[in-house]
Order: sequence, then C-alpha cells, then structure tokens
Amino acid sequence: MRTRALLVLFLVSCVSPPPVPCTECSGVCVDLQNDSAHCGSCTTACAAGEVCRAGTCKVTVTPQGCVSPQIECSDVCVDPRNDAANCGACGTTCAAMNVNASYCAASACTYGACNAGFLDCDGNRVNGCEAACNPANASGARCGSGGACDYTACLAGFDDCDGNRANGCERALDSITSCGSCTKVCRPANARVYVDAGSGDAGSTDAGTVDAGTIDGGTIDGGVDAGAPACGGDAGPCAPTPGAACSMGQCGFEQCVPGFGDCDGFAENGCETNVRTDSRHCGACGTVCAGACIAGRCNKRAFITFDAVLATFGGADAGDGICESAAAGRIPAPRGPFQAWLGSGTSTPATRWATRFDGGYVRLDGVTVADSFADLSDGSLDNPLNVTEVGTTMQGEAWTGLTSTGSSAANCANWTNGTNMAPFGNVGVSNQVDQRWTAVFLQECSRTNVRLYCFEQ
Ligand SMILES: [Ca+2]
Ligand SMILES: [Ca+2]
Ligand SMILES: [Ca+2]
Ligand SMILES: [Ca+2]
Repeated sequence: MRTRALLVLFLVSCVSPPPVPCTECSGVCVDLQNDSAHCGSCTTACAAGEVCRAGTCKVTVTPQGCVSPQIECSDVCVDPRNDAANCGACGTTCAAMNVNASYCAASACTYGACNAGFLDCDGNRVNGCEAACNPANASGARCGSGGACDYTACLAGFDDCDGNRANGCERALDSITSCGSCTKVCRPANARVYVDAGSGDAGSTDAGTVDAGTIDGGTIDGGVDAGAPACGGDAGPCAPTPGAACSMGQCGFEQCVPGFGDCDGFAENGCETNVRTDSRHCGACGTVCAGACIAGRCNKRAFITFDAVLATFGGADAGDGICESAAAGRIPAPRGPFQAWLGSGTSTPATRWATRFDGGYVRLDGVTVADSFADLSDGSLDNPLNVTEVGTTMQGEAWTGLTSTGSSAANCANWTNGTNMAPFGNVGVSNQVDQRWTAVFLQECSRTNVRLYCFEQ
C-alpha cells in the first residue's frame, strides 16, 4: 500500500521525465490515448463495449462482429472511411509528406495543403507533396512538364540564365557580365577602375585619386588606353571593360581614362569623347573651342595668305581686313576673326589684336607655330608659318613692319608707299623659325610677291 501511494504521488507530481504520456485529470495523471475513462480528453469516457485506442473510443469486437461500415482491426471496430490508422483497410496509415495535415477521407489518405517549398507533382494525394520545388527569385512555383519543378515568371532584376527551370531565376542582372540581361557585358569605352592615391593597388574599387598603373596592356596615365582586347568568336567571350559598372540594368563606369570624357551623358557607352582633340569638348565636356583642340587645349589658327598683297594696302587695320577676308569662306565655323601680324606706327599686335591668347597658335595642318601670344613675340616660332588659308604650303616673304619681338618697325609709310624707294618695309620669311620669320630685312615697297601673316583671335 505504501508503494502504491508513492507511485500515485510520483505520477501526480509529473516529475520529468514521466514514465508514460501523462495528462493531469482531476489530480490524477492518465493516458488519454488508451484510458477508456479519459479517452482523448479528461471528460470523455468510452461507452460500454468500447475501448480507447489512439485517443478515440472504438467499439470492442463482440461475438456478433462489427456493424458495417465498421470493420474489425486489432480487436476493435473502426470506420475505414475516415480512420487515419486504418484508411480503407486495416493498418493503412495516412502519412502524406510535407503537408499541413494528413488524414483519411472516403477511405483514402489525403492531405490539407502542401508545406511551403513542396508540391504534389505526381497527382498522388496519398504520398502528399513529394516534390521539393522552390525556384529562386521567381513567382508561381508549379509542376512543369514531367512533374519537374517549374515557375511562372522571374522576379524583376533576375533571369533564368542557365536554362534550368527547376532552380528558377538564379542570376541577378546587376553584374557587369549580366547587366539587365543574361548576356549583356558592360564594355564602356575608355573607362578604368578607381585606384588609391599613391598606393598603386590597381584593382581597388574605392573612389580615390588616380595613380600610375596599367589597364589592359595600355598605359592609363597621360595617354590613350590601348582599348579592350578583341573578343567574340575564336577570341572567346567578351570580358567587361576594366572600370565597368552596372546599375539598374544599365552599364556605366567608375572613371574615364585621362583624355576622354562622358560628354553625351550616356553612361552605357562610357567615355566616348576624346577631349584632347574634340573642339566641342576641349579639355572638358562642353568647352567649345573657336579654333582647334590640341592636347586638350583650345588653339587659335594662323596662316600666310595665299595671295600676295601690295604694300599700299593702307595700314594695319586694313591688313586685318585682308586677313579676315582670306579666312572667310575658307575656314569653317566655329572660328574667331583674323587679324594681321603687322605694325603700323604705334599699332602692333600687342596693342591692336583682340586677344593675347594664352593657348597655342596652329597652322591649318594642325602644327603648332607658337604656344601662346608671348611665345609668338619672343623672336622665334616652334614651326614655320608656311601654310595658307587654303592649306597649301607657301615659302615666301610677308609684310610685318615689326621687329623680332613684335615692336613697330619700318612699314612703307604706314603701308601707303608702293615705290622702290624709302621708306622701306620690314618683311619676314615664311620658311624660318628664328627672328627671320618676322624680321629678315628691309624690303622695297614695290614688291608684288609679299604676303601677310594672319592669326585667329
Ligand atoms: Ca503526391
Ligand atoms: Ca535557372
Ligand atoms: Ca557616354
Ligand atoms: Ca617662340
């Protein structure tokens, strides 16, 4: 008796772990699965002739047998139409896979709904949702052809690039090798990666000052990039341009190679403009040159007139007019007005010209004759000024009325004397680059084969 009391105390106290599944009913621990007085719940008692099996009261088989539609299974009567342990037949247990509820209905095992990530692709409700199907980045997961995992559509920003529908839309379209589509490779022109100042760690992608380095074989500092290597066909797939970027399905770039600019505002094609030579974008996008753009700087143009000019043209201002007439119609817009390299009394280029340009002066063939107005007036040229406004070469004399440094000198009586007698006029020779380009000797003012030097303002 003492032993029994201790056992009851032990069961009531439900000390973990209990020896059997135990539920407290009115101060006593009972087995709701098998206790006919408490079958399935504390307050459910099985009727006479019934026993508790799996928490459900079952009719105990009597000598008369079970009443149809119940059948006898393991000494009790069950309804095979809805008994999950004897569904359709004794011992047929419903155990559908990956479902929220597995049960027996109309004598067949079935289920409520598939768990997330699983589908019933074989049409067999007994085994439940046997097919794992969780296509990545896709909507409408479904059973496809042959019961294979499939989907309805890719989510925005993703695509099925490997042709395997079962894994869904595995590729994010935000990389430089798949930018907006599976096959779109970003190859913006003349772009390069950011590199840290001084550290030389080419390949670092944090923004910073550019230091020396190389990019796909070409020098990137102070020069034109060699360009991306050939690709496609036998050369293999195209690699992205160094410095390429992709954002929102659009290609872009980190930084332009020096000498190039993204002047069209279209990041996709990179830095398409050569700002060293483009007169609409000279040195920087939007900087328009009236003259030529050379090495990223605007240049004024200069020529020696194709036609000879008599010394009686009437003064420096009239000489300017001759230059402008020669340029008009020969040099396309945009262009500035042209004035003559002429002295006349107190009028010199330094006092009369519209500009004393800080950039270069170039011939119409692009060759620089001086790097600035100061360079033009220091007694020498970088190259001879021997190209005319029509582009031909002209070796000959030019009226100047100036010394080698641009001061006023002999000028045929302010360009009114046309005789072979004094006053004479200073001339230069167009094939020279020392002071003789502007002051080689005094010439008779009656000469008919002397020209003018003209400079863009
Ligand atoms: Ca199934
Ligand atoms: Ca795929
Ligand atoms: Ca661009
Ligand atoms: Ca010079």
